[in-house]
Amino acid sequence: MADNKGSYYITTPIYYVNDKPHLGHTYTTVACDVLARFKRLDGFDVMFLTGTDEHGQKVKQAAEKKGVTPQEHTDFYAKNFRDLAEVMNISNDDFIRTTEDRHKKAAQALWTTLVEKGHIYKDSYSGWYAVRDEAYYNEDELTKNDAGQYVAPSGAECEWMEEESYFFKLSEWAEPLLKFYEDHPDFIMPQSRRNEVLSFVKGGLRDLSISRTAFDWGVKVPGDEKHVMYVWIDALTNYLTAIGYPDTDAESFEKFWPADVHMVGKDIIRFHAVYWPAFLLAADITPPKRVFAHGWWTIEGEKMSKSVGNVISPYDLIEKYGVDASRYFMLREVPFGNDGDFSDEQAVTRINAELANGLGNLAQRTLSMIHKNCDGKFPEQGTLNADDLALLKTTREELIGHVRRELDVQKFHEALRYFKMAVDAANGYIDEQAPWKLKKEDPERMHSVLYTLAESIRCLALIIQPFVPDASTKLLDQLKVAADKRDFTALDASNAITGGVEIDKPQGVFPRIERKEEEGQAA
Ligand code: ME8
Repeated sequence: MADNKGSYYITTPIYYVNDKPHLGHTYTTVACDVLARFKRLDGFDVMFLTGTDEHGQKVKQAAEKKGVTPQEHTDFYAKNFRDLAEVMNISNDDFIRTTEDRHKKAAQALWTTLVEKGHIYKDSYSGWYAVRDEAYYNEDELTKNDAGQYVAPSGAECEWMEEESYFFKLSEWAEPLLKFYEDHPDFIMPQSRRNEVLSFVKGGLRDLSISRTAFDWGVKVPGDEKHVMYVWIDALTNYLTAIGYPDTDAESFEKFWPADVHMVGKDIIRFHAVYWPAFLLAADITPPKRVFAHGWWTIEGEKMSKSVGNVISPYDLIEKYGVDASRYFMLREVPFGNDGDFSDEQAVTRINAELANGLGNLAQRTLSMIHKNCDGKFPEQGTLNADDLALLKTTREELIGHVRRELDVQKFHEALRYFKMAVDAANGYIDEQAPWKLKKEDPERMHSVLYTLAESIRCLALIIQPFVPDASTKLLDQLKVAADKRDFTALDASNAITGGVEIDKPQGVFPRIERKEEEGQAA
């Protein structure tokens, strides 16, 4: 097995339980899963956390609308997110729900620490609140809709609120935060988001109302139970809860905090890159190493919304393309960090070109030739020439370095571009070497070519595991790679395929997706 290179803690946002999971949630979770799987194979001790955000006025209202208790409502929706994680082959180590006792205890402990350190005071609050965003807005950020109601920049309707509230002294944190961002240039990524946050903080920060009395579906404020905590201070604490907080001496806390990456969508960057580090610095807890805010999916040019009726369910994607191809497409299609537009047309083109025709065809052609022309056994390597060695250098030595470097800065699309170039190199090699012609002319040379290809496919299959875990497992099984030789140390030449080992009749691992029109024509 790989040597231990240290720890790696990655988190998804915890999702609201007011709706079923869709393409957007799936995207964030799959991106984190790829990083978690990659780091495990690369020898890190990984903690990968996802879960659900179950408190707040929005959830309370959604439950009332359905005529069920908030707990019944949250149990139902949390299960949806948990089931999806399983179906999407997500390798999370924990699934946190903010209604769990361990979490209430952690949120209350953080609150108490902030009170003890003098960062929280009680006053009365009046201002604009958007329940949909669970966020407060300044009047100058609002516009009026056709019905004359104030709406937030997100489009959510705002209501005027007046109530007694606890406040966090956020106004004192603008300078320390700016210093923190300067000292940690990679804390907010990508760069465009960092600029956005910097200019927001430079504009000055107001104290933040962090408790509510208008409803009771939340974590009770210690010592003043008519207040519940503002859902964001409750929710953000989940990242600490799961590794043992408030026990900061716990082995898991010492090992995994500060988190390596909080992965979020751009909609919630302010909560993660401004409020969260301010709460943590105030509590004398080191902030996470990075908040990465990815972009937004639209559907054929439109915002995904229930009223438009264009919400993409991950189950539809799975039915059309399968789990692995859906995972691959999401991360390959759009430069991570940018917004992206989803269309079936693009998905089918990409999947067919790069999985079915690319890696799939390479493996199928190679293994079929070995099965047919080498007595169903891996050939011996024989004498390798410069072309063979060049391909092996690409697939066995260089590719992993490129993928590792790109994934360390969350450039999934770049990592996959390097992967595609390596597959293209192997497909180019097969065409140039034309092993099918060598059978009669020079069987020894044919063996070396097929050996080089099989060994390259072994390396490609090892490296692509985090993206397409099922297909790569099937491929590695067909290549007779032992279960304990599948981490990245196995890329070493000493683990190369062994001549003489028998293989089974090859099975394709990436089916071609039929286009809708093609289906129509065939019918
Ligand atoms: O904000 N494109 O939860 P949430 C890309 N509970 N990603 C999308 C997306 C889209 N169209 N729609 C949603 C919350 N997402 C809080 C988080 S964390 C302490 C609390 C993804 O259910 C994206 O990751 O509204 C976004 O940040 C998240 O879902 C919002 O999920």
